[in-house]
Amino acid sequence: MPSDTTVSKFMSLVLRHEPQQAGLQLDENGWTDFEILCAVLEKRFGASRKDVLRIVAENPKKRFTLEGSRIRAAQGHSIEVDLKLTPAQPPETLYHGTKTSLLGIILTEGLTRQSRQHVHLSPDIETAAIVGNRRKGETTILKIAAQRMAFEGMVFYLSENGVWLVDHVPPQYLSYENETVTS
Ligand code: HQG
Repeated sequence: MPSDTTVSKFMSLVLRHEPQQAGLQLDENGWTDFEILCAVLEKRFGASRKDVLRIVAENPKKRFTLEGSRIRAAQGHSIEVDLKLTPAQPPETLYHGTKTSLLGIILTEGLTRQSRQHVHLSPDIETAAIVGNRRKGETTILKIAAQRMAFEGMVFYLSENGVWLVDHVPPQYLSYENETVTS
């Protein structure tokens, strides 16, 4: 069987972006049948149900939510799903790791969703650095005045795996220190 990471990446792909790649259907809330997913993973990777349960349980970011007989990705979708998350009160500051080369546009139009359903924000600098460093080039960690945004009416959600989600971060809530992290 390929590595857990390979299987997990395929699970993220089909549960967030392209369910048709596995012949799966997601319901409007992003759920799909766990046994059907297992059958797909068995056929494609030789992964047993037990393997899939381990991959779900040990996923470092807890990317998958298994509830009864159904499973979904906790966040990160590009396809339209309503995760039915409840609005949550964010901490004073949240963080976003991005490429320094994008700062010009981000400081002009703010953080926008790109291909995903929400802008993703991290609760701490370390997590934001990991997110930023997934891509080549210098990383800058942006600080987001999240509590001020919430006071001014913007709605935040906390995903099942601890990622803060918001529709847009206008530039006036962004700041950064010149300290950068290079990958
Ligand atoms: C940037 C991982 C141009 C943004 C992580 C980012 C996260 C803009 C990229 C999750 C922009 C979008 C998401 C603007 C933002 N103009 N670029 N106005 N506003 N950007 O992958 O936050 O491992 O969609 O800074 O942990 O990097 O998949 O978002 O660089 O939670 O579970 O556009 O992916 O989770 O990239 O990462 P993404 P992200 P998983």
